[in-house]
Amino acid sequence: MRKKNRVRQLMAVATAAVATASGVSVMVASPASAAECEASASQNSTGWNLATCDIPDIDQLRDALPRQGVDYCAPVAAANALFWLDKHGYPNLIEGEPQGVNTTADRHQTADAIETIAAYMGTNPNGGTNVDIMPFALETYFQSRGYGSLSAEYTSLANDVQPGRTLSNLLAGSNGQQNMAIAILTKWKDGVKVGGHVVALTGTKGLTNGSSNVTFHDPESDDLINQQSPVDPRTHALGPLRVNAGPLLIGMKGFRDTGDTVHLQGVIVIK
Ligand SMILES: [Ca+2]
Ligand SMILES: [Ca+2]
Repeated sequence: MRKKNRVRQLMAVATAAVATASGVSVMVASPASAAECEASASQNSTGWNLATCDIPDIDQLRDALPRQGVDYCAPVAAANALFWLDKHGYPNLIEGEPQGVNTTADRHQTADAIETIAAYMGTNPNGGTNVDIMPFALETYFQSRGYGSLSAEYTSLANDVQPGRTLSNLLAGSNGQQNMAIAILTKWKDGVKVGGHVVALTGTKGLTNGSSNVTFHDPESDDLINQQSPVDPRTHALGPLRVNAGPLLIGMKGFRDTGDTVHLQGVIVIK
């Protein structure tokens, strides 16, 4: 069974390599499985490999959120990071069981936790979340839970020529554990920004003089509103910089409706 899965993954990777071959020397986007996640915290002058495996991957589309959570990517991405911190030194940060439980009560408890974060962020069920207020909103939330020492800080990658290395420096924690971070993505079509999205970063890997990639949990990867889907990490190589928009996420499609390209605008690091 496991061997078959591995073969399927290798086939998927090979297909992706063909689909994305464009003369750009990069790692291709490859579907990884939670079972194969290996925690890592290595970083040196030649490269880096930062990966945290036990971050949840909460679905934003759920029955217990307003408009079934269609505009709740930001509080859900943050909730993933907060649940991890809750299990690693901040036990009063958030309530509920995000992953692997599918009873109505569990789903609704998780939705309640998401709605609390959304209230701090001013999330509009019809319009999403203003990225600019998210760091302050998160810090206010942390204080409300008794953790005034936790911080949330935005770093722009919009014009960063080495975004992978910047990410590795941001994610590398001081205690041998990776810092939590949520990533702000933008979608572009015909030269115009047409949408935004927020995901929970779980790692980054790259070489100082070569390619780099990011791995994240996408809140919008499943549309079954009555069940929590399994952890489903997505890895995308960082491609060419789009000025004022950040590096291209190679192979990532527009979310919800179609778009041309998706770019990594910046990250909010929580530590
Ligand atoms: Ca997901
Ligand atoms: Ca679901």
